[in-house]
Amino acid sequence: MSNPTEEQMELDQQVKRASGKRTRRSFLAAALAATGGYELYRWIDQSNGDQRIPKPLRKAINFDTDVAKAVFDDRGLSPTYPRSQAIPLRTNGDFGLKTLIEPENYRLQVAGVANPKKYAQYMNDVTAWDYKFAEPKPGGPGVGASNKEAPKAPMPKAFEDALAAMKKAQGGKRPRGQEESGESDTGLDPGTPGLLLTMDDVLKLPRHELITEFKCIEGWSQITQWAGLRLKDFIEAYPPERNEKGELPKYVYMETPDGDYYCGFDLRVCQHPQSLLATEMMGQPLSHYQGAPLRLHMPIKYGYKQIKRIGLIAYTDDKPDDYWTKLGYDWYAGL
Ligand SMILES: Nc1nc2c(c(=O)[nH]1)N[C@H]1C(S)=C(S)[C@@H](COP(=O)(O)O)O[C@H]1N2
Ligand SMILES: [Mo]
Repeated sequence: MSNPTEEQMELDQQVKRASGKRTRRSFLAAALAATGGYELYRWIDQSNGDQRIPKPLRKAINFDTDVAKAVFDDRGLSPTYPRSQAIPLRTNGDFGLKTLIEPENYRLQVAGVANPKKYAQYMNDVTAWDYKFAEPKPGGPGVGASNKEAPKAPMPKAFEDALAAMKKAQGGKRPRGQEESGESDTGLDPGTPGLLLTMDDVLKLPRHELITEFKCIEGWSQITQWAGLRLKDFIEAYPPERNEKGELPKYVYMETPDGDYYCGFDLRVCQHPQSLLATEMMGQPLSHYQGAPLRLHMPIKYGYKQIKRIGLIAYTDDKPDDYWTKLGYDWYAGL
């Protein structure tokens, strides 16, 4: 591992100071929670088996989110743990993982980068990359998905019909957004220029390890050891383009290569020192269902934001779509 730069050390110091503040503020949060918001949240969380949140309640959640955001500030550090407490994370959720991609056909699309043409990996249309999606083979990965715990709902007939029509219209090309939430509203338009990075490119960035707790909104959590690279370092290596006013884009958007799962984040959350583009778990390369070759681990957010098998990282000023937000979950999902 390379030595941290001075800038990185200063950032870490800042985060540590902010964490102290956060702990003190947590008492305030507890007090607020005691007034009822937390009870309501637990009730919503536990009441409906299929995890759908009725619309009127989403309003209440959004209110709680504002409170949480004001109180918990994104800059706090999640606690870290000794290796002896870490266990392999169970796999949960296989959206965007139902096809296979040979390692040599994998690329990371990057859009919204400043001066993209200066990079050797520049492409005038990153969406044209052909991942050569393969159907899973019997007995191999992609069969018998281990997503027993994942929230799911039966696919409505109308959705199945629409999917069939879409497949036909696209003349054989795999349609994007084949799960219940459908296609993202903020995916790239065909013809979007950017970079197509290989895993070799990605792995040139400094290796970083993290032993942190992973929390799923369904009520389980696990301490796991991760390794990969800081998303912050990635953003520094491939910085976003600024607007005419010189401002950075507000958001980062990520998708699986098939567009079936997608997540959006505030840019500053991606610059958090514990936001990790993970390539390994518990000292092993990620398996298919763990999100190989590249997934997100973001201990300051719930599990559903921690997208597995990232195919696109895009900087944008449009608030990005999010798979579970479409089904009623909170976009912010902060812890
Ligand atoms: N591509 C993809 N990423 C995903 C999901 C998914 O279904 N597909 N599920 C999310 C949810 S809800 C959780 S809790 C975590 C689970 O990560 P794990 O399978 O490594 O436990 O992945 C998140 N990232
Ligand atoms: Mo989850």
